[in-house]
Amino acid sequence: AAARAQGRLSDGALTARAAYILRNNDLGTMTAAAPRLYPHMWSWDAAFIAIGLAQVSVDRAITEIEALLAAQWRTGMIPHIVFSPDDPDYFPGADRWGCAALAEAAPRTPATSGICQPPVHAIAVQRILEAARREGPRERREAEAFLDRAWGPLMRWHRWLVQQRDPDQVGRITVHHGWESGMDNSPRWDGPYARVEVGPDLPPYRRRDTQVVQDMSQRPSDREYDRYLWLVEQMRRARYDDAEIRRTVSFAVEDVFLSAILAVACDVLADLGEDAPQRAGDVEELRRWAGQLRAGVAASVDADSGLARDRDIRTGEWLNTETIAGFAPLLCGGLDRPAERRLLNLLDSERWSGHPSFIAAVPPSTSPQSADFRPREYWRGPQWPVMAWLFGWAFGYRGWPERSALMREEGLRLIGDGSFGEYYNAFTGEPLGSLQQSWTAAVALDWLC
Ligand code: 9WN
Repeated sequence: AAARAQGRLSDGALTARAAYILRNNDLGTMTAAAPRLYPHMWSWDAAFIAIGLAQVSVDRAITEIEALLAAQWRTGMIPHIVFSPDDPDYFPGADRWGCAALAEAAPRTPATSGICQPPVHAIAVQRILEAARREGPRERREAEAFLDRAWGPLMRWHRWLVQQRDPDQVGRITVHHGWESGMDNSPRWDGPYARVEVGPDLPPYRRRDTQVVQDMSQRPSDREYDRYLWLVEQMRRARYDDAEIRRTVSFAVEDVFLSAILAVACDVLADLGEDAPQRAGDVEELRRWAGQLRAGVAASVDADSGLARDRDIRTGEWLNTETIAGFAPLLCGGLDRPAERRLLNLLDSERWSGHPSFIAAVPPSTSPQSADFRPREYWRGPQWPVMAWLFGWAFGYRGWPERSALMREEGLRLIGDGSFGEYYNAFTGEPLGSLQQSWTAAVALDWLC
């Protein structure tokens, strides 16, 4: 705490620095997720980045989303990375994925990865529209024209998730790689990854992430990385065909957090479509998907802990871990009042955001009371400002303005030193992973402007 006391910037200085970082990471029509560690466009990062950009320039925010949508696959999938040609040394890069050569549905250009990430994009489009309406008539017209262009691609994206990743309509979306969840090495995936047997013919590789973040204790281990790369290899062998991936890839887990995001994103998109009679059919479909997913998320809740759970579909087992994903129902609703109150109380408790030694009362990625907790390691404990933003936004959307304001206040406390870390040690406030991380700067702008 002492280390933090000296470093708290004023709101004005924080805003200026956040805007500077987004400009510095701007590659032209896309923003690098981070200057050195992630020199390309990441799917869910791009959405959060656009939310921040909308506070500075509505036009630039629109460009960001359109650059992402330009990389959409013919199946409807929005890929998790859109590669910038400027950094061919990134690993795993476009060659390792090999999508343009192997997958019929992938665009030839730009080069992309072959998996997806959580569908937060409709939320970004909604925020862009809100910012544009505040800005003036020109921006408003531009944002509405943008919504017209983005509508079809967003519908196809949501439809792909529902049809290809929940073909049996259980109301939970399956991921085939921890990277698809956006929470790569969360304890959520330890069980399923332990069952992934790396083949003897995994092509050799050299990590680059640990050359950038040299403290290995902040990044996933080599053992974990082998499995990440093995799954990529399995997908290549399936030529990125959706049905073949479902059949052959060793990792197949219903991701309750991604499912909740899709549920609320379907509602947000439906809200945006309400005014246009020609979209009535789509809106109805979106509401149906949202309802189905909300029910699927609610059905995953563990009676003992009150937390929502992922499920390994290769073994059929529910995965009991104490991670931030357990709070998924708070994002999308669907619980009865007592269950929801219990989950909110748990979030506020010492097991979670209310831990008395935390610098900021925002949810950590893993409970500090869990045996899986590691204070400095990536998704195994640290606090991620972007997650605080997501919960804060959801609380506002769900009609809880005080909770939303509190998340903003505490989120700003977390990032007050102005280094815009990727994640933070909850006990010391030390920024970890990459510094000048774009989505951290972006959520700061949204909070501050
Ligand atoms: C793999 C870019 C991305 C985020 C993810 C985060 C991390 C990549 C990595 O960085 O993942 O996709 O190499 O670790 O886990 O959520 O989108 O910021």
